[in-house]
Amino acid sequence: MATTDPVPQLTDRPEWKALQAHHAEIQDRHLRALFAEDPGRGERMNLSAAGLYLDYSKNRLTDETIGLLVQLAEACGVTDGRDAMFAGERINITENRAVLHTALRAPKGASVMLDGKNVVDDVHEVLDRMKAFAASVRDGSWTGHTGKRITTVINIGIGGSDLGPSMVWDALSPFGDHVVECRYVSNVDSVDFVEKTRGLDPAQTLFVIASKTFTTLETLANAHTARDWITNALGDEATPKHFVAVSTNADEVAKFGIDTKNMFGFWDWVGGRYSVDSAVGLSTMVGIGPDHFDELLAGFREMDDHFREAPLAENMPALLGLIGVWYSNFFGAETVAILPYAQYLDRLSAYFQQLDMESDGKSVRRDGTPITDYSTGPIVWGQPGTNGQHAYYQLIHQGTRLIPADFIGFAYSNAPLGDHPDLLMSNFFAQPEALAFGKTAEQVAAEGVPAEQVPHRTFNGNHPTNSILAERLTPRTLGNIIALYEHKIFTQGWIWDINSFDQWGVELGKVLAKRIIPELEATEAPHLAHDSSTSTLIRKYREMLGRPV
Ligand code: G6Q
Repeated sequence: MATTDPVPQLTDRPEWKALQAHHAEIQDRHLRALFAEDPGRGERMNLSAAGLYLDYSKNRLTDETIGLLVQLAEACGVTDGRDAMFAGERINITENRAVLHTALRAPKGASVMLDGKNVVDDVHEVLDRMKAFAASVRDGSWTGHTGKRITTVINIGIGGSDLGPSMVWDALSPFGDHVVECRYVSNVDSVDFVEKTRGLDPAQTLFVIASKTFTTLETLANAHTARDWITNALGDEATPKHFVAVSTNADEVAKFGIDTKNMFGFWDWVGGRYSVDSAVGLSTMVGIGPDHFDELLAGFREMDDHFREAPLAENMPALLGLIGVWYSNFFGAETVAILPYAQYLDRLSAYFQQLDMESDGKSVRRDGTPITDYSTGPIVWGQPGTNGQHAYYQLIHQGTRLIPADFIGFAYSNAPLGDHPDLLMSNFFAQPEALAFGKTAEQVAAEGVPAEQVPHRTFNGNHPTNSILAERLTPRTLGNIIALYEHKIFTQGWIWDINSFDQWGVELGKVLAKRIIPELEATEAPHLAHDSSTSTLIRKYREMLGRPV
């Protein structure tokens, strides 16, 4: 009988061990030294792909590091994994699903076969319906129940059914000429609904209920509240003109009272956090217009093509992923900061937080065995620069932790005023420079700083960054950026041998609260059988509300 060699564990691979040995040699080298020894690295260690320019020279690595990381990626089969994903193989093994968000941006006429069916045809059938609907809301031919045109679209969804469209709307709202405004309600805290509907006329408000499953507690609670808000103002017959749905669950949509001809579908092979370019983006499409949504899809597609075709060493998402592995697994970095120098990208870090942490926050391998000897997905966080510079950058510059950071900036502003754009971008260039090179004690002392203050004012430097620069924040470059990170996250997940496409941690949250709701609402003192902490907290809550305990 033929025998096959067992697949080695990640940390047993010779490529991993080579990186460990290399890390021991290089870990104490300062970026100042790396630049001194190799003054041209800034001209060499960069890449252009789609509309993005990446400078990765301010990382604690050399050409040799990149070579070794690429060997690791090859040994782990990253390119085979990538091809399997694009081809529609069921790489989401725990849910037995294909992972085909890339098919959502495939051009009309392309072919991606799944179970004997070309899914691209389905994608474009929905896209065409979305476009017709979006156009009709924008041109006023779709009116509310009283015949008034719609001026505000409110998307009700949460997690993957909220973070993507709300981020894209914030990023691209100027492209829609403010014909229709979008708002996003996600939190079951009624404050969210109350504040987002404040000042709105129900007759001119349309709700998009976005929920893949159409069973999510927060979304359904908000959807019911929205229906009351509309029907109290306009009557029961108003619902059809003020509600549409985005879902995979036609039965539940119909039960809610939305005509399924006003439902825009997607498929189980689209993960929630990968769904912004599916019908989940409907609100955004209404807001920015179908042509701009098409441009967004084209931007995704450009990065998909690059990811599929470029050799690993020149492959922007793969390289970002490998650099992330270098810091997480060899330097022990726990986090990565995403720092967009663009106010319109206010929500980008929150979006990537979900994309990355839900995808790669796993602790078992694809075969189900626990991961005990390496870390997986990092903690992702950040806010737009320059605000962070006056807040948490202190810790990045002078704290004890290693925090790799991605800077994202644009040459042209979408709302330029005077010299604001150059002021903003001067910081985009200055911060990575300061983080890399710091300020030595000698430099500080030479400025006449008293000796006892010198240590406090010294900047060690050697903090690694990537700088991503694009000409302008457009639908296309935003598509480039989102797909860049999707594929970065894929690369890392594949190397870590995890399933980046399930989210059982989220599913748990969906059931836990449901048990407690009746205990909060009970008119008689409920029997509480939780641990003593949870039971006491629930009693305290009931006490505060004057309910029997
Ligand atoms: C994303 C997750 C999760 C999901 C929400 C909303 O990948 O699965 O964030 O998007 O829990 O789920 P529904 O769209 O089903 O309401």
